[in-house]
Amino acid sequence: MYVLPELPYGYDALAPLLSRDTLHTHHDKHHKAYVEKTNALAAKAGLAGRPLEDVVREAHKRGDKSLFNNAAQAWNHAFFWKCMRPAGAAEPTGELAQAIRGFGGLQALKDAFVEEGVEHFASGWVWIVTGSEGLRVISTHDAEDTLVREGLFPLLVCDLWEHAYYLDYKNDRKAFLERWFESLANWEFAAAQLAASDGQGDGFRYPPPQRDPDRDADLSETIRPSL
Ligand code: MN3
Repeated sequence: MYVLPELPYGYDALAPLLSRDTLHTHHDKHHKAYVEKTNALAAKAGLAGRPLEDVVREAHKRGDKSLFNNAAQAWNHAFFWKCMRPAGAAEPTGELAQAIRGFGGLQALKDAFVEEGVEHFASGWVWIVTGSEGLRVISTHDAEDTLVREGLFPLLVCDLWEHAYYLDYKNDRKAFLERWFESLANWEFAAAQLAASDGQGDGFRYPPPQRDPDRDADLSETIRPSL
């Protein structure tokens, strides 16, 4: 079974940019529900026990929309939590800073990121990715993610669903995205992802599935040979 990963920081750590209320609701209700539904649907689809990345890709291949939506949302949120850090001064350095210069600089990247997120209609995600053309900003609809986009490796993502910002920013998605980019974006995490895209390190993976005591007990009953 897939676990709900804990936040990598306290519920108050991102306030006032993202409030305790937002993090509690977003993590403990929304993310948790996606993980629970994934557990039920992956078992039905015969995919329980596989890494979540495989489940997302396989559900997409099979056209299993509810499994894809829930598994991808479980993955996207775990990735998203890593993409933020307690607010404070931090700037991209090293190879990441170089890649950003290739994009046109940090301000150009911010402008592209905010514009892509603001222009994105309804729910989805805005990503900074790397690929054969260097850094790019893209958005995806609903649960869709880079696991099912050939040749793109995610560095950072921000949640564009209203539940991500409505309590703190109401309908002002632009202000949310600007504050997010300026003060919450975790450039160290993005740098580690960029290195992983180049074969240095593993990059982000969802925590491996755990044994489910209930289901595993049932399983050992059914497969125990009768003497
Ligand atoms: Mn969300």
